[in-house]
Amino acid sequence: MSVLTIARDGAIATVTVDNPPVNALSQALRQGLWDAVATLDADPEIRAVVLICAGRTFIAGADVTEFGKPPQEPHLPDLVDRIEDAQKPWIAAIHGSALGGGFEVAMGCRFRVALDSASVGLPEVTLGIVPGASGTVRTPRLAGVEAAVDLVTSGKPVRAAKALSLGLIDAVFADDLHTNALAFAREALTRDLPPPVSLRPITAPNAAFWEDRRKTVTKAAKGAEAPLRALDCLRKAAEAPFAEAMAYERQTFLDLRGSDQAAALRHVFFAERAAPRPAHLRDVGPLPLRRAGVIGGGTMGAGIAAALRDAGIPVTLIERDDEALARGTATLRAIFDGAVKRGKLTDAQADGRMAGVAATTDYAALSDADLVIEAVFEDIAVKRAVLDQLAAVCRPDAVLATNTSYLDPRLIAEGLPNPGRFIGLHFFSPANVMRLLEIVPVPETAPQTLASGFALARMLNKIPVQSGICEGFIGNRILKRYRAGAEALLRQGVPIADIDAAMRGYGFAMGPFEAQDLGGLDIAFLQREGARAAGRDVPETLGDILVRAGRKGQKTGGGWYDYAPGDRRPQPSTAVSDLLAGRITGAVQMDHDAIARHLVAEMAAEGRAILDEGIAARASDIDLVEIHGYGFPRWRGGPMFATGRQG
Ligand code: T1G
Ligand code: NAD
Repeated sequence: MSVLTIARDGAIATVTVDNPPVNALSQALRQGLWDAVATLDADPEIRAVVLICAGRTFIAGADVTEFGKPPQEPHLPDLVDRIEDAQKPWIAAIHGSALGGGFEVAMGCRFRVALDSASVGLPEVTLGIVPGASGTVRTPRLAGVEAAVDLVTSGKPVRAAKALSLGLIDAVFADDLHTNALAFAREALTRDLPPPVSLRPITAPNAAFWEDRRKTVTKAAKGAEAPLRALDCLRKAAEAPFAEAMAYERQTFLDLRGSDQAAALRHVFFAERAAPRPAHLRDVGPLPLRRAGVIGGGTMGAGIAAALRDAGIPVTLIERDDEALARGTATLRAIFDGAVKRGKLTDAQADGRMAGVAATTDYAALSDADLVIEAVFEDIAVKRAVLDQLAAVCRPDAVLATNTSYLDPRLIAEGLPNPGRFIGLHFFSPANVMRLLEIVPVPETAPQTLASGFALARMLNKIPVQSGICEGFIGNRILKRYRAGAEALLRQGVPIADIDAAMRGYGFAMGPFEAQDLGGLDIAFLQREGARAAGRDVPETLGDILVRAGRKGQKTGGGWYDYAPGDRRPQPSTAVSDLLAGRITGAVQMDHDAIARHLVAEMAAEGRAILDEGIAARASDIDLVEIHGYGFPRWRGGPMFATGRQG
């Protein structure tokens, strides 16, 4: 099947790319475009060319599936130069996303026009590489160096209006992209053409600019290499001739293409596209999810309600009494007000979010809900009572979900009429921010209910991972193993501060002890005490000793570390050394790399057990849980990838 066609309309030709699913620049497409330049240059009737794409989007970039293979001609930078050097000006007409090589092809064109719904970007650093076809050299010639640094080192796309204001594109249309692009081309021919992008001037910032940007990019990169290498390419583009900068960019791209970080990030790229499409749901349609209910307006309930509202889903928020309802509503308002402060929402949008929330203590308000998620106390009796009330008032086909962290969803659903509509939906705090959603069916869960869980994840822009039933599902089970591993090193004499520093050095935002102090040691302590009260043999942990001594973390002024009033910086604690004195029996010395490798191996070992028990469907799902639920550094690929335990 041809990946592009050429049509003629008077003096304007249209090259239409059609290479589903996202018009990626496969070798065949590069060759097709290469040949199209020659064909149209040789056509005396043609004076300009519109490049447009069929399907959902403009060219989404190089074909990521080709990355593991040797580069094939025509190489993309040569193709971009060929389009730029064409005798007739090319106009890129963009819808959907013009990303990576797709936007580089567009920058080889003399003009770029787009639908206002379109976006453009250079996400290469998110794949562990840098743009490899002039992205770091042409972008600053269109938008200036400062904007180019933001675009390239963040990898974040910008919408058409922003791209227009930056000079990345030349016109924005509300609709009728092709018609408007043809008209734009005809009008452009009546004027002097601007110079090709590679010949446009570039203003080199001073050394202080680069020093400042290196600091900010290093901080944002958190150990990822590509953003800093992209910054080097941009400086070269600002200070060296075009050809020299191009050669530098190409060499950097080829260096990084084969790097461990690029391999890890490609692994995550494909893992994120595998998880939401389980094979067993391929032919199962979800239920419509138009109206939702959330029971409990506490930490999680308010976050879940916010996530639903961010997706435009009306929410009925239920609490046990008016006072708790007022607290829950206030928490929800505070979430949206925070988004306004950060510039993520306007005041009107925040008001709109709240307008879509019906807050009440009357369960009857849920009579028309398609989905209800309970996020009440982690207590089986409370949850069962809530489920009984829901069964009495909700439609029999309404999906009923629990957000429990540690309770067995089968026990929560015991006795529930129509149990096929019940499912576990384990959100992570803050529920409107963390992208991970563990989807936990019980044996009775109907396929359509399961498909609805995955559909909800898509609507909320979350990464769904299906989990079997075990204590802590996938994420909290591995967290428990990770913490136990850290405590075991502590018992052997490895200092707390060394263990945290090692995991920060590995790429985590914070180490296991700092994280417990932030979240509170009492959450896991109460879970262990609950298990003990239920007759389970749960050995004492060092954390138990601290909680019993009133050291619950930052919220009590001390946990694994001491904290000065109003100061969240952890300080080594002599009180903790005294409390644990009898338990630290070794004097083991471990360097940070050895500590990190050991603890990641512990996570992967638990992951292997989770796979062997069928709790997780694939190793890459476990990697996604750790990356999107617990801050495992994305550029390491997750514990399974990082330790080579795939398959
Ligand atoms: N190459 C190959 N396949 C791709 C692809 C790509 N670039 N992008 C997406 N796919 C597949 C994806 O695997 C899935 O396949 C299907 O398309 C739908 O994807 C030289 C070197 C474009 C915003 O990083 O951001 O150019 O699972 O579910 O939600 O400088 O895809 O159906 O079989 O994500 O509508 C730079 C990555 C490459 C863009 C669409 N480009 N893609 O989102 O669909 S590096 C990117 C996306 C580069 C140059 C360098 C998104 C999308 P399947 P999807 P979507
Ligand atoms: P929370 O104590 O902050 O909130 C629970 C809310 O439920 C309270 O506001 C309470 O008033 C309300 N509630 C209790 N009984 C009710 C009833 N009968 N009807 C209506 N409302 C009722 O607790 P949380 O941290 O939000 O946790 C809630 C659930 O989410 C628990 O099952 C917990 O395991 C789970 N969870 C918590 C986290 C987390 O990090 N906190 C993460 C994932 C899942």
